[in-house]
Amino acid sequence: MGLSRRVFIKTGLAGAALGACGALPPVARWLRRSDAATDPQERVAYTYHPPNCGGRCSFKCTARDGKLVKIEANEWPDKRHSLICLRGLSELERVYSPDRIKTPLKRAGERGEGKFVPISWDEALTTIANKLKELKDKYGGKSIYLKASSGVEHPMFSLGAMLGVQMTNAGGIDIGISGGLNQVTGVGLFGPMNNEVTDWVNSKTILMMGCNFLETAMTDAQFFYDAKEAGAKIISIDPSYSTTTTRCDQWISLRPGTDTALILALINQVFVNKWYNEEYLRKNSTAPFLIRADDKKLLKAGDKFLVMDKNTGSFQPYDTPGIQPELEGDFSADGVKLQTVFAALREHTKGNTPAWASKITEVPEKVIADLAKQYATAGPAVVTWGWGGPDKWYHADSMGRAAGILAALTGNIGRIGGGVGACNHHLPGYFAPFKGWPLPKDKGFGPAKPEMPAPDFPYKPNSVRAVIIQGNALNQWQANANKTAAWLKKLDLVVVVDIFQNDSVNYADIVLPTCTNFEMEYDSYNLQIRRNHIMTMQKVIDPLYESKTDFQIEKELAAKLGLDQYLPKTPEDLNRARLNDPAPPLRGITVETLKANRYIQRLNAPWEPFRSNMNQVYATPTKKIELYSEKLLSFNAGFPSYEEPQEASPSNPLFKKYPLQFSQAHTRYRAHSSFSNARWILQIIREPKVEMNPRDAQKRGLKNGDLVEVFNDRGKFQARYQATPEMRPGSIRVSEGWWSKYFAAGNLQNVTNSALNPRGYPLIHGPVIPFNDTLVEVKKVGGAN
Ligand SMILES: Nc1nc2c(c(=O)[nH]1)N[C@H]1C(S)=C(S)[C@@H](COP(=O)(O)OP(=O)(O)OC[C@H]3O[C@@H](n4cnc5c(=O)[nH]c(N)nc54)[C@H](O)[C@@H]3O)O[C@H]1N2
Ligand SMILES: Nc1nc2c(c(=O)[nH]1)N[C@H]1C(S)=C(S)[C@@H](COP(=O)(O)OP(=O)(O)OC[C@H]3O[C@@H](n4cnc5c(=O)[nH]c(N)nc54)[C@H](O)[C@@H]3O)O[C@H]1N2
Ligand code: SF4
Ligand SMILES: [Mo]
Repeated sequence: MGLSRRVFIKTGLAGAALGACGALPPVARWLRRSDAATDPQERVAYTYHPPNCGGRCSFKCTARDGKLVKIEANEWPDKRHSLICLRGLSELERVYSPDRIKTPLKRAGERGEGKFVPISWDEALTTIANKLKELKDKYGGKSIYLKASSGVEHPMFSLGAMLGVQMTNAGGIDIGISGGLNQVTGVGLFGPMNNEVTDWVNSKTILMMGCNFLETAMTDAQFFYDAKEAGAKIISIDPSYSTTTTRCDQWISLRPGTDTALILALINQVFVNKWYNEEYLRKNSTAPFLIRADDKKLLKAGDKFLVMDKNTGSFQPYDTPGIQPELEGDFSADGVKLQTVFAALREHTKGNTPAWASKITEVPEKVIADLAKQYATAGPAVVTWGWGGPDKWYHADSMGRAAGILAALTGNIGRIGGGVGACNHHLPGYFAPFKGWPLPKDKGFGPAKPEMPAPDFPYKPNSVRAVIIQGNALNQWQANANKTAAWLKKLDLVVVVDIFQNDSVNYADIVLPTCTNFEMEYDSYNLQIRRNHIMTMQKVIDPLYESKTDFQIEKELAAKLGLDQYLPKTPEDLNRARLNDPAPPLRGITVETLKANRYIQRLNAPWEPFRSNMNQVYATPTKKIELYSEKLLSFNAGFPSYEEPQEASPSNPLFKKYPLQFSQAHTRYRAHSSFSNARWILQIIREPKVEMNPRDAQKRGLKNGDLVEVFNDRGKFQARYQATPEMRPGSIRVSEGWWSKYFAAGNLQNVTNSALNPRGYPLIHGPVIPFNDTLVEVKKVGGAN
């Protein structure tokens, strides 16, 4: 770590950042001991890194005199993954950050003020337990709401189940496009691509639709370059010139929120030019199913969908062996006209020409036509996205449906080198779901049925009176923060468990300090599967200050409620129970084998890129690719259509007042709000920046570095303007996650859109929070410093 040390001490900026954040001495003190390489107190231990950048890198750590002094990449069985990034290395400092919560705390000011006094663990846990018991007795378990941020590896769900609370660690985020794609292919949570990124070397075309892969899937960057070297044409479809776009073969800048129109035009071109794969559609999709002209439902006999069989000239159940389903033709049944899904889809997209899409997306017509040809005719092709761009829009589900249909028409699902879906977090891969800890069946334990999707809680009447939050979910998992704050102020109890004093902590009545992944009392804590490997955490150093692991906190809180006898004694017991599972990928893997193999092992899986749906069986009700959705007929959406963004559209009257679309892309400098306070990273980027094209800035009389206010009717925040020619004019960006204390005033979440699309409720994971479907205006409030 010589390099980091030198950078740390030499850089003038560091002094400024550190001055604002707290004392330097403890860090310098232990780093100075780097000459003591042969110190008998040195210990090597292995852990993995949980922040939700998706990497889940495995670390080899060195502790000296009980202090963490060195972090390196651990060696993975598949050596391509033996990686680490600067955020990971920065943990040497962040673990000892002055922002660490050192003891349990009790609120001393108003909720939101962030003023606390230290209390003992006993007082903290007794206060929480008494209140939970009172609420459960009076109002039932559903009056308690438990939620964890991503990257929290031990959500207290066993305790939650015993109390019968409403709980979740998902909802409203990263599920917009996949909610639609699920309708087509049956894909699960987050809508991963069918094929692992290591399969991209077999692709001829990769459409990255709003995916800053080289920044947001850093540990997979090599597979992007492998694909490029193997000859894939990688096309970035992104309103702005992202880091990833700089390395793509082509950049198509579109108006934000209009991806569905672009894809519909590609579908139109596939039909016009007959680039579809008839045989594939006949066999593997609902293309031959028949739509009734009267109620738009699919023709059925009993519970079986019917198709017209060419061989017999009669309607037959779609899964009858040996039939030859018709893709087109004039049919009727009982006097009702019928149209195949295939023909109806062609008709539905007839008007979605490149000229039509060009007006909406602001992409030239010829570019759209050429894109369609490249995608449909060059060979195996991928349509992929992250979750930070087009997912965070009110109508995101339509994009997922349209993309699924495009991939299906061209036979790109269940194909080597093909695929459709999200590619971040190295999804998909070989996997084994871990079961929860088995609680006794005769005690009536079990979580309450959630009253509403998670993002609704602050805004709609509900039974919740107490929230227990692990992480920063109150700030990160809700838009329109002023409304969230108003809700929090009405509650009987707010508990936050975190390592650092983040924005959610500021609202807590009781704060409980937890440990980082380096600190714990146990030698096998948590389990994680990523990139076809399984890993667990070894203790590297003792818990700092008075912090405890979430496991320990759950146990001790359960003890206060007389429930701890039902929980595992140690996390190692929990891991043993999870690994005692017949899932083939886990065969031969035990806590002991993990320990003997540097705490990481490859799953018992082929050394081949993971590819789903190769057998052309889908997790849909018909087991086929479903091009038409009866479920969404009540929304007049049997097929997906383009709709203008709910808020960020020039057709919105609000646009006159707030003409800038606000995007909050993810950044290499943090994982969401994690690393906001990493002082080594703060040397590079000290504060949030309002990134804006200089053309837009000029209109507002802004000079680089001016202090500006970003505002709309929901709220406002202040930060410095950074001239960013890479931004598409008409859009501004502040990367998500910054803690409020780094803004000159407010927080970006004060302005974000919290409207939820009614069409999202019947979808598998509910409606998505349209963070990017937000309009704002920007004005100068101070000069450059
Ligand atoms: N370093 C780092 N890596 C991360 C994370 C992190 O915080 N830090 N977070 C992880 C998580 S949980 C997530 S969800 C992913 C997110 O991963 P990505 O989706 O790659 O993240 P973003 O950079 O937010 O968005 C990608 C791109 O979408 C573009 N975009 C914005 N609006 C639109 C639009 O309407 N249409 C199109 N086509 N493009 C648009 C943006 O300009 C941006 O370049 O990253 C994961 N990886
Ligand atoms: N406006 C806007 N908001 C967004 C987004 C956006 O694009 N725009 N992106 C969204 C996306 S895609 C995502 S995935 C979410 C991510 O948001 P979150 O899921 O909230 O992730 P983080 O911000 O990284 O917060 C993780 C918190 O957990 C704490 N923590 C870490 N380890 C532990 C542990 O072991 N125990 C406990 N108790 N705490 C721990 C960390 O200190 C940190 O405070 O943000 C979303 N919010
Ligand atoms: S922050 Fe992400 S990429 Fe960096 S070391 Fe940690 S897990 Fe790996
Ligand atoms: Mo995410």
